Amino acid sequence: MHDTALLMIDIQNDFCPGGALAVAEGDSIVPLVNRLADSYPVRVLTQDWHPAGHSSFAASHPGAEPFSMVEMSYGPQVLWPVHCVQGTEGAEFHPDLRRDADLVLRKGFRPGIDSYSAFFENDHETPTGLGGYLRERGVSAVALCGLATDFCVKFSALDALRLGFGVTLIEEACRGIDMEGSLAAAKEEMATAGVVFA
Ligand code: VGL
Ligand code: ZN
Repeated sequence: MHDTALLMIDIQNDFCPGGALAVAEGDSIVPLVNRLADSYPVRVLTQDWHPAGHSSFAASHPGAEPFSMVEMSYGPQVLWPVHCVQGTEGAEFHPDLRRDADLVLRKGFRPGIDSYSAFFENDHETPTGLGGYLRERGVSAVALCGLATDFCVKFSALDALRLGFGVTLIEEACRGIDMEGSLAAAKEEMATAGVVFA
């Protein structure tokens, strides 16, 4: 694991029970994630970080319900409850999560485009810079944990493969939203693409 980075995806208050876009048992992964961090030489926290009025919020689309779909210029987009607004408590990391990561990578900060993946925004071409950061640090593989398995974790895993990194999903340190069977579909998609499940 000497050249593997641990990517800890979006372990933030709004994705934990009581949050605006709560993932069932989202908080339960924190002790395991904290222990895992000891085993990796490169550790990255990602933080979903939206400006107020972000285009991925249902509230920004008059008449739209949360969890409905819209067509954006870059493709289909789920409309979410308002979540992870910059500077709010909901956007903060879970209070028990270790903060000693090497890098905190924020994403989703452009008003007109969402970013599930830690590597590319939802147009699948605007880079976040994480790929270059990991390469320059000599990383050749990533291990993923965090929230949510079927959205940000999945897209990060698929993009990491596309960039040529080896990818392991630490399944017990992830939890999903599971919108209409999206959790099982995400696992299948990741397995087919070549993600290793640990
Ligand atoms: C996420 C939906 C919207 C995630 C972020 O972290 O999986 N999901 N924003
Ligand atoms: Zn978001």
